[in-house]
Amino acid sequence: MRSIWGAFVLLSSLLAGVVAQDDWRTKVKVQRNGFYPLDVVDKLEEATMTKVEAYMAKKIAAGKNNGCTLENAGVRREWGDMTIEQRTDFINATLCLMNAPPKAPKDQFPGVRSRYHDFMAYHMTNAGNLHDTIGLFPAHKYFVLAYETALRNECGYKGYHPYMNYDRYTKDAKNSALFNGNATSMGGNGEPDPRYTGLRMGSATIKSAGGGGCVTEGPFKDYMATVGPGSPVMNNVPKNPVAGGGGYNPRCMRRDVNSEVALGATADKSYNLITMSKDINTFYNTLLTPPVNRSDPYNWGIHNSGHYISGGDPGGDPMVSPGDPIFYFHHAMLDRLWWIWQMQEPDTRVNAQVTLGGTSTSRKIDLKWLIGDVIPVLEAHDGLGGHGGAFCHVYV
Ligand SMILES: *[C@@H]1O[C@H](CO)[C@@H](O)[C@H](O)[C@H]1NC(C)=O
Ligand SMILES: *[C@@H]1O[C@H](CO)[C@@H](O)[C@H](O)[C@H]1NC(C)=O
Ligand SMILES: *[C@@H]1O[C@H](CO)[C@@H](O)[C@H](O)[C@H]1NC(C)=O
Ligand SMILES: [Cu+2]
Repeated sequence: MRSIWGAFVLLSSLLAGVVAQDDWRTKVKVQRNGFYPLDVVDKLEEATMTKVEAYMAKKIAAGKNNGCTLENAGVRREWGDMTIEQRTDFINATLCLMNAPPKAPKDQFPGVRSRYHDFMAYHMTNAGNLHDTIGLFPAHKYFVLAYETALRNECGYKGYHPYMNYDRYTKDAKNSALFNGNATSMGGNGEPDPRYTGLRMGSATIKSAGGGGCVTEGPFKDYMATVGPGSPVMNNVPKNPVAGGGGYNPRCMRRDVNSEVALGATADKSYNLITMSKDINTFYNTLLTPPVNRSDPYNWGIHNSGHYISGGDPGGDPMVSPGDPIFYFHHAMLDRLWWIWQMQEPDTRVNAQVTLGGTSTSRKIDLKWLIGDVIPVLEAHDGLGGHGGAFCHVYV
């Protein structure tokens, strides 16, 4: 009986010219660890894949995919969904970057000691272009791509950059696969530091979750941040010896891993962000500065919450936050939310630019010593074929 129905459904969808619902699964390899049930955004993302497939089919037919297909797209996964071997490969490549020679100009950044620090230095000195209304989404998309490209081309990494699904860290972030401090985590919490009492977030306060000191467990326990700080949010971050922050200021990585902060970025909030933002300006405002909601004690906005799930120094310092590798997990997640939003109506949303601070289609993104190509901003809007196919990723 079932097979007859199956054949009937398949036949009728073929007749209707409709792509079978789950066809994308033959193109994109889904890998889940089973520990976390799918949340509302995960489900929305899976449901959106049929649209993504139709969009790509149209793009391919028009010859506009630049060689990017769902079959060859890089797959960015949640850290917890990766195998131990994939996590080890990623950690090894990160350590390699932390030991590779820098490319940033020495006279401007005498404190930069590794290829890894190059990214801190760029972020600190180009904060304006990276964070204005036009730049925020596309420039960070390119920044994450540049970092992923360095891991792959300079350190032999074969995979793609992981993301952190904030909702998975709302209950017990400290014991998660990402932060538990073991050899296959991205390092542990900071040691307890009673001097760290929390930070102001708009009119609210994020209370310390008991960390705030140096990360002493996991693969990055010996890693030192060197440039900065830019605008530290913690007590006792030593001043940089050089004005502008480019000097050598070696210090441990500090964190306060905080599940309560993740409550500002639950799947419900992300789901509402994606489904209720009818235009990119609303999406932008809701992500960064949600409307005041006095009955919500976690009303910090998804972007802020993502940064302060581990916070600290350099991670919580808006200028040098890429000095904690968690930065890239957070920005990959933001890119994922933007991408799912775009893919609800790809024809009109891929090129939709935030207009709150003026528009510009001639704007270029120049990441200087991070990656060679200077690219038009709209090429970094298109995650499936942008910039000659350099952008070619899906999130699962
Ligand atoms: C990662 O690096 C460690 C230590 O250098 C090494 O023992 C291990 O084989 C590497 N793992 C992979 C998957 O490359
Ligand atoms: C590290 O923690 C993860 C998540 O709990 C676990 O799967 C893994 O086996 C642990 N690895 C080691 C080396 O203890
Ligand atoms: C305000 O926050 C409360 C508690 O989280 C929530 O139930 C409610 O939906 C929010 N209101 C709006 C308009 O988002
Ligand atoms: Cu940034």
